[in-house]
Amino acid sequence: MYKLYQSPTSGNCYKVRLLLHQLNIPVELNNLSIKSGETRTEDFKSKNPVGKVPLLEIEPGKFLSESNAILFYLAEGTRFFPTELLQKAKVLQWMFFEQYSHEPYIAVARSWAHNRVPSGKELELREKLQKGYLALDVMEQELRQKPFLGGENYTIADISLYAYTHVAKEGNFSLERFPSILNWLDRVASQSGYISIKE
Ligand SMILES: N[C@@H](CCC(=O)N[C@@H](CS)C(=O)NCC(=O)O)C(=O)O
Repeated sequence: MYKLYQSPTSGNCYKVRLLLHQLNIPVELNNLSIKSGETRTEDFKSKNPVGKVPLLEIEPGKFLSESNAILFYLAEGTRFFPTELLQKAKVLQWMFFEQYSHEPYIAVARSWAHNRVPSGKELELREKLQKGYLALDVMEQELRQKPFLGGENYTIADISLYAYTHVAKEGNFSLERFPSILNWLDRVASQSGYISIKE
């Protein structure tokens, strides 16, 4: 059985739990406390030198890190990842967008709101809010035209971007002016096998 090293409140970890659940694949969860430094121990870094979760143990001693790489690994050959080359690349396009233009702003603003803004980073928080809203603008434009980010079908691009968008208000983002995103959030939550971030 797969083992997932994870933190229950992390959106990056939730992506993996959500897809596994939708694929009906059982998983053993191994919860680590980020606050207590459990992701930075020598033992954990021997499994993932980056010292971050999620980390999937595929079989004893065989590890895969990076949430979106894990999504790709699990989704290939399933209905959550297309077969046609350009469609595949479009899904990856949104997943790279998530890591470079969305998660660093929306996830970090949420994390700072849950914990505290590190001293000296108050201006950086303002920048995170601005850039987070830019990412939401881009998603809104796309979702005005398409039901899902990968196109006509629900894919791992949606899982990747849903994870932190649906909890963006915890990072003090307002989604009121993004009606297409709000409809898309409902569409994702109505997919079969959906579980919430709290499950
Ligand atoms: N790009 C990575 C980011 C992973 C990440 O930032 N994980 C956070 C939790 S969401 C973490 O483990 N932080 C622990 C630390 O930095 O010590 C991914 O998508 O998996």
